[in-house]
Amino acid sequence: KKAKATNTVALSKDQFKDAIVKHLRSTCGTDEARANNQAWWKATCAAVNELVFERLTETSKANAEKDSRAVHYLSLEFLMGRLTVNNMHNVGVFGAARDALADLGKDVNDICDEEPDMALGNGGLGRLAACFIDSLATLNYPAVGYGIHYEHGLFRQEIQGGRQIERPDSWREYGNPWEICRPESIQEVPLYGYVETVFGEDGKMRKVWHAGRQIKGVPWDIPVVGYEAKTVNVLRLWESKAADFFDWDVFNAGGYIDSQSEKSQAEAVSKVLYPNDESEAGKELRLIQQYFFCACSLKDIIRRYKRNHSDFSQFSKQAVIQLNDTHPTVAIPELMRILIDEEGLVWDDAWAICKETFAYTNHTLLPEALEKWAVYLFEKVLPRHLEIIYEINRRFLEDEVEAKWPGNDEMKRHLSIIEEGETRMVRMAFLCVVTCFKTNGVAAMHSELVKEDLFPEFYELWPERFVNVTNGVTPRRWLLACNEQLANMYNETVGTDWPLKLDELKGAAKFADDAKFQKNFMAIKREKKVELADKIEELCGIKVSPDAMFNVLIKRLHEYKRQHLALLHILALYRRLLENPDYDMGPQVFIFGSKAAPGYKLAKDIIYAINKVADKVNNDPRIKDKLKVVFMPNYRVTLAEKLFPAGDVSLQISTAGYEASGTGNMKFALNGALTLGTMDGANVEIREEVGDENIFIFGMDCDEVKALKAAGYNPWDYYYGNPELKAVLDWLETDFFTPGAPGELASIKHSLLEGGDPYLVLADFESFTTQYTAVDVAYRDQKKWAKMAIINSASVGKFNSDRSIEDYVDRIWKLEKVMPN
Ligand code: 26W
Repeated sequence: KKAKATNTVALSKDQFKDAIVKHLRSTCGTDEARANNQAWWKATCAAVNELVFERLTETSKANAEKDSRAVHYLSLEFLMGRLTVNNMHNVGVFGAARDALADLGKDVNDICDEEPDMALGNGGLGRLAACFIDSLATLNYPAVGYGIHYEHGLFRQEIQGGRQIERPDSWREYGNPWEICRPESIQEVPLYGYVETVFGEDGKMRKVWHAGRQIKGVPWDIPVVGYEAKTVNVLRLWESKAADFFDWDVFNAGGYIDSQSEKSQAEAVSKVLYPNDESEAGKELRLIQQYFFCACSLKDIIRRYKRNHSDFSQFSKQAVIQLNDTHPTVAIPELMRILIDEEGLVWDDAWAICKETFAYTNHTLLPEALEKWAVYLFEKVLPRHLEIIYEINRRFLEDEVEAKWPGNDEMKRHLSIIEEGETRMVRMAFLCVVTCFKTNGVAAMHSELVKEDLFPEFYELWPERFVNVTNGVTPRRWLLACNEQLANMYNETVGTDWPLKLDELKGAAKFADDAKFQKNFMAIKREKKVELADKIEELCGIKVSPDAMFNVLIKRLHEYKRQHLALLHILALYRRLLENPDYDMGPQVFIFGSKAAPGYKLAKDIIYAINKVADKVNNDPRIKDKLKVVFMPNYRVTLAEKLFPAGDVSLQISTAGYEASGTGNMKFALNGALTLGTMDGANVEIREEVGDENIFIFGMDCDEVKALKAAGYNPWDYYYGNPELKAVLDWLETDFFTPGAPGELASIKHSLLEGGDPYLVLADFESFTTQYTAVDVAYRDQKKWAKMAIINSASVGKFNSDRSIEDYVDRIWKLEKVMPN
């Protein structure tokens, strides 16, 4: 039984079959006899698109007619993954498509496997943006996602000899059936040059930016299909091209080569996604990327606004712009520039509009992730914007800071948008907080830290601007589409409304003690583990038993996420098993999936260490398959869809106070995994929902972390204080895991000792291993475990991204739903 699409004429199997066959011929230029899977996939998408495009047109018509207020979600990243299965579910034709393909002799999974991931994001922030636009469409809110149409998304990861190798990702090399090019909405973007001050005949001073270059932005629209497909919004991604007029003169004058270099420089802007997660390199091209897509998007928003309005008095009533972290902050001075220099508004009016239009979401507290741009770079690329930032800063310091802290120059220096020093820097987060009418964190605990630790003085100035919106994930992708078996079980238990009202899963909690329900629930978990075990064997050549406990740690590699803490624990288990072959533990599999930023040396060393330890452990007959370690290469959305449903234990082990929220933690709990985690990010709220007895918490909390750091943390105390910890750290320096090459894994030990262990791995080690014993014991009581797993899955309705979106609407965006036709 599948939830029915109410508002679309969902196609029958036979209609869908006819549509596929028709598109094989008319869209793909082939036929049933000759088509390969790629053609079958494209024909299937074309058949789905007949429904999608109609709803897309209906939605934009309804929004135009009603002149409705809309949110514009500006993000440098949208980690969409694959769209086919999701779109089929959302327009309500998944069953018809599956059966139609089966009739035609094709398996829906094989066909959908043809689709490359749309990996236009790094990790949490990008995937959150994808879940949010899904929820916005599902809830029928007018919304546009704006981003960059990268030619290459996040690199493909290969593992060679245990090490990460980056390969280019080419997601649209052979065409993408979901995107529509819109040349009618191309925008021009100026760059570089200088600013001239001119005086008009009225004696008024004006600024004119004479750009040194111009590039154009070509929009590509991806339809965003809401569940049950009433609303289909768009994700508009900008591709950079050389401006038309640009190279012709050079070209005609015989400068063909020069004109080609102009062209390739222009195209470089949207060529590739920066693969850095949580660290900022200050590269000129990255600043240009940011400005390029903000400028295109603002022009697009203003063009649409001007269809119905002749002045800007209603602008902030019609448009709200959400900045996904500070990456699109340059949109603020860009809107000021347009309003003042191009539309002729005075400063105060322009500023009032900006302050009512922008809102900012902070996703991280890590100092190295807080964006700062060198003033000289700004001056070179965006000279007029730097002037505007100076003026925003001058007024902020002279009016607001002076009023609150009169005569306090130290405070002015401290809060200035411009950081003084050898290289003067623009602090983008400060520019956001000074401008935006709301600033939000992404989990309750994180939002408190944003107020107390990150922006305490700003919070003192404007307490009403700071709000929390806890993250969420879309249950359509992260349960309905990726775990059909569990979805069906819930359909039978609580009805079919849960993909829209995730709280309804709560109805299954009363069966948590029911033996039959437990049996079915655990049978589904086992089925998903078997599927994953097959995948592991296929990709890694490692055999794992689906009866072992699956411990899964999947997220970007970073010291604060502490993958190496899990590795130390694995080493400890291995050592215990070697010392005592009868050591009492159930069979365990540790599964990792993670990409490291290409320039992050220690992160890459940790990947290497995991693989080397895996080689040794997996091939050691002495431990009788009690322990297996797997590193799955090229972790991405599509692999995540296989991993979340198969996890027994969800590892969420960041140092308390560092993981803003986490969203993988929510996907695991929803699919019935138990969390082993610290009191960090959204783990805190997951614990509130599932109850203390259904989660395994370990380690220091945020206050203890701060206290230990303040008191002077010395990792050597823990090294000498715990013989097992000392032994496993010393082990890394031998050639036991890297025969003939001692020291290859030593950088990890060094970072934890000489390096000062900035994320307190050693301090939390003992608590972690101790709590893991409790997890192992609990797992071996399968009845008790089943009960806890069911309660987890049934209790996390709060983490539906629809709820997050309603919170944004309520606290920040103030939108009305618009129902097409
Ligand atoms: C400029 C370099 C850079 C790139 C990306 C700095 C920072 C980022 C992101 C803010 C990193 C990120 O993805 N943060 C994650 O955001 C998720 C969604 O809110 C949270 O769930 C994660 O805890 C947070 O790490």
